[in-house]
Amino acid sequence: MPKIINVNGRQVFDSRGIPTIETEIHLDDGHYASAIVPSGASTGTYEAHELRDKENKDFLGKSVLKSVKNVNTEISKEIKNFDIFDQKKIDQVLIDLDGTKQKKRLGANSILSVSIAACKVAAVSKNISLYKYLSNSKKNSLPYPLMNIINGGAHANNTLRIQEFMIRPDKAKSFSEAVKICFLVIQKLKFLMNSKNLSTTVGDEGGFAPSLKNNEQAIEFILEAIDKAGFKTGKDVCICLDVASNELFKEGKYAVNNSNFENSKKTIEYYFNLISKYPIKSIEDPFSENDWISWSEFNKLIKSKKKNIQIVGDDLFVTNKERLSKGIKEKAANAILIKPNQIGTISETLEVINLAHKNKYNSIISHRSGDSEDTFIADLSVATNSSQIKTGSLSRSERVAKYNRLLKIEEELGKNVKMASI
Ligand code: 2PG
Ligand code: MG
Repeated sequence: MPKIINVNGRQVFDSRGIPTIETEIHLDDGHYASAIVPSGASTGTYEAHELRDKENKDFLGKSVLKSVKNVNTEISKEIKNFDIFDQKKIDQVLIDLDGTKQKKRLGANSILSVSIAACKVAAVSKNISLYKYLSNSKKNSLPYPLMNIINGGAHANNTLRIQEFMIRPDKAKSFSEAVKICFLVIQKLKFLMNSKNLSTTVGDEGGFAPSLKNNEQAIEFILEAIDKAGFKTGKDVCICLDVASNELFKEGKYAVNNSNFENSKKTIEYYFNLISKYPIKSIEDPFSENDWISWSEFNKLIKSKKKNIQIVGDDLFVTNKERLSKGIKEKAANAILIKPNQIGTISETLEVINLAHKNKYNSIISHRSGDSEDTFIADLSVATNSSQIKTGSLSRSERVAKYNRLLKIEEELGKNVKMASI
C-alpha cells in the first residue's frame, strides 16, 4: 500500500484575495496532490473553527500561518507512513489529535486541507477519477446546478437583503444542457440589466450585484430573463433562494423584506406569500440557526398546504451529524447544504450525507463565498449522488471551474449517465 512520506502546507489566497491554506501530500510511490480550503462570509456559530492569526497585523489578522505550521509540524509527524487508502483512519487521527469539539486547537482549515489532499492523492495513486474513488455506488448521477445569478446580503455591496437569488434548470436532461440553459438565462439577464442602466458587475459568487428596490424586483428580473430566454418559469427553470437569515436576525426578529424587523409569524407569512406568488422551489436558511421552532412551523405549514418546496438547512445544520439528527427529529427541513469546511474532514462529511439520504433529505453540495480553483466539491457531488450542487454563477473562474469539472465527468461517464432526481 502506498504510504505518506511528506505533508506540506503553505499559505495561498482565495477568490476574495484573503489568505487560505493549501496542503500537498506526497506518497512513497511518487504520486502527489494538493487541496485548497475555502472560507465563508456568512458563517454559522456551530461551524468547525477556522484558525486565523488574529494578532498578526502583517496580514490584518487574516493570515493562516499558524494553521500552516500545524500541518507542517504536528499533523505531518502524526500521519507520516500512513496507508493512503485508509481515509477513515487518517481523518480519525486528525480529529483525535485536535481533541476539541469544533477543531479549535489545530483549526478545521488545517485538518480539512490534509483530509482532502489525502483523498485526492489516493485517487491519483489508484489512477482513477476522484469521484470514483469517493463513491460507494456503481451508478453515479450528475447534480442539478443551483446558480446564484443575483448576489445580495453579505456577498455584495448592494441593497438586496436576501443573499442569493438562484436558478435551477429543472428541464435539463443532462448536465451540459443544464449549464446551457443557465448560460442563456444569465445572458438575457445581463441584457435586461444593461437596458435598465443597472450595474452588471458581479458579487463574490459571480452573480450580478445591482442595487435594486427589494427582493421582489430581483425575482421579477430573473423571471423576465427566463421568459425572454424561451423557457417556462417554474417548469423549465425555477427560482431558489438563500436568505442566510442569521445575518438578518436580531432579538428574535427578522428583517428579510426590508429593514424593519418582524416577528417569526410575520416572517413565515412573508415567505408563504412569496412562494405563492412566484415559482420558488427552494428556500435555504429562512430562519436563524437557533430558531428551531420557526423552522418546524414553516415546514409544517408547507406540508399542510401541499407545497412542494425544498427547505434547506445550512447554518442550521453546519454539515454536522448531531444537528442534522435534531433537525430530522423536529421536522425542521427536508434538505441539507453540505460544506466540508463546516465540519472539517471528508469522512464526517460523507457520514452526514449518508444520514441525510437515509432520512430522505436532499443533499446540496456547496462552495463557500471565498473559494478557489480547487474543484473537489464537483467530484464529491457525483460520488455521493447528491441531487444538487451550489457553486455560484457562470462567471469567475473559481465558480466556473466546478461546472467545467462536472462537464468533464459527464463526458467520462458517457451518454447513459442520468441527472439526479430532484
Ligand atoms: C451560503 C454560502 C455559500 P458563505 O451561505 O450558503 O453560498 O455563503 O460561504 O459566505 O457562508
Ligand atoms: Mg447559505
